[in-house]
Amino acid sequence: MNIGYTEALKEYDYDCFVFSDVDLIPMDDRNTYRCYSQPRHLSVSMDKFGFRLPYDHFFGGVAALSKEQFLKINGFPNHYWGWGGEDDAIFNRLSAKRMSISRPDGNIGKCRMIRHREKLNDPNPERFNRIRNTKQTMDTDGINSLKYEVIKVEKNVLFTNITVDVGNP
Ligand code: BGN
Repeated sequence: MNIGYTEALKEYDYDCFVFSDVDLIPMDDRNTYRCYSQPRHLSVSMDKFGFRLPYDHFFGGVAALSKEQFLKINGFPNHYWGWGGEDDAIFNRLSAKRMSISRPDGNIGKCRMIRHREKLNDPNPERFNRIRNTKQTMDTDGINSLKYEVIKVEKNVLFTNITVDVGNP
C-alpha cells in the first residue's frame, strides 16, 4: 500500500488514494470510491462475513484516505509480514491521531470476495504484539521509513502493474 502510494505520486499529484485488497469487488455502484472528511472504510458488508462488519473497529478490505489523512498517520506500517493485523494497526493509527471512520450503509457497502487459497499466506505470529505497540512505532515505521526497489513497471490501459522487491522480514 505504501509503495502504491509512492509510485502513484510519481505519475501525478493525486490527493486521494483508495487502498483495496485484490480479492474484493464492490456490488453497488453507489459505493463511491472517493475521499471524505474522515478516512473512509468502503468494504463494510462482505459476503464472507454474512454482509455485516465482523467487529466494530474492522478496517480491512477497501479504504479511501486523502493524502493529508494518510500522511497524518505516517502511512501504513511496513513491518507486518504474513496474514492479519495490518488493518487493525491502521485503525489504531487513525484513532491515535483522533480521526474517526466514515462508512457507507450496509446495503451500499456490499462486496464480494473472490475465492482464493489462504494456505500460502500464513498468519503473522507477531501481529498481536505489533498492534499493541502501534503508538510507540507509528512515527518511525511507515511512509517515512519505506524501502524497496522497483523491478518492473508494466503500463496497461486500465492499470499499471508494478513489480518490486521489498526485501526480507
Ligand atoms: C482479524 C484480523 C484482521 C482481519 C479480520 C477479518 C488480527 C489481529 C488479531 C488481534 N486481525 O482477526 O487482520 O482483517 O480478522 O478477517 O488477526
